Amino acid sequence: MNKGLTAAAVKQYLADRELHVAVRPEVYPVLDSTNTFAKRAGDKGEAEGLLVIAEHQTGGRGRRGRTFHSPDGTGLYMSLLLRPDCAPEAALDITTCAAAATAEAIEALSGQKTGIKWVNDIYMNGRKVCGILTEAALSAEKGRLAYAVLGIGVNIFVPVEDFPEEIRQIAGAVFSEKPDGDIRASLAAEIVSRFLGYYEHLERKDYMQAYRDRMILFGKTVSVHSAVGEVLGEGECLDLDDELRLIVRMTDGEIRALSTGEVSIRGDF
Ligand code: BT5
Repeated sequence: MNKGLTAAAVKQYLADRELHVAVRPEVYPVLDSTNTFAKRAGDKGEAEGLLVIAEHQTGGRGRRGRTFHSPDGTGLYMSLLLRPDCAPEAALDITTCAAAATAEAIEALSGQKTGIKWVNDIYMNGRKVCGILTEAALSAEKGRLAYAVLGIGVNIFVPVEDFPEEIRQIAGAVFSEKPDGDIRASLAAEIVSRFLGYYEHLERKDYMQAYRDRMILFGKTVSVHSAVGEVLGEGECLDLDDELRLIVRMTDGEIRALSTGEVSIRGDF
């Protein structure tokens, strides 16, 4: 098998998988953001299946203008261009589906357990090891998605110079030390093939059980924030409904169903 992170290595790892989408990996030493690159390709009409991978991102993006720190060689940073025939709301299902698939892929390669923090973060040993950002473009005529870019960043090991001060208490890595051999290509292939397995029948929500089984919030006390960061109160996480709303019992006893996009949660996970 090919060593290192190359398009040929990713293709080789994907060769024996039965996938309904032709995956076309491209690997770059450095990009500002693989999501931005894939969006540009989407705007130009590129077909579903383009998989953009960078060894390093200079402007890795999180949600709502946040940054995803993407140091050289220590993580997997990739974006998959999708053209699902679905309503804009289904973009959330892509994120959830990707979280379940990525958690399973990380577990398969590391032999360690992962947890999912609603809605798009993967945790190991209390630290965030992966973030997911789905960005969708609308087709104005049809009111459907023109394309979606699924971006996934995984910290494989901690950089020698450590994570920057501001995320040192949050960020962690899949492996405590640099693993022997480069697992980035096989991890990319494992994530993509598991994701596409679920995505082929997205509406069946086959990934829900895997997602729910890994939810780390049930029974935890969380602080609920509006999309603009205003504190709305505290509550206990009770459940997740089929629309992916988090069911929380607020301290005043009120049961609320929280939608992602409208609220975020903080706490000690
Ligand atoms: C995310 O946003 O976690 C989504 C990250 C998506 C990154 C991928 S990499 C490939 C593709 N190309 C891109 O440009 N993006 C995608 P959010 O939930 O908003 O979390 C961002 C927050 O996570 C930051 O404000 C930090 O607190 C923390 N953070 C930043 N870098 C991190 C890292 N490397 N590991 C863990 N936490 C990090």
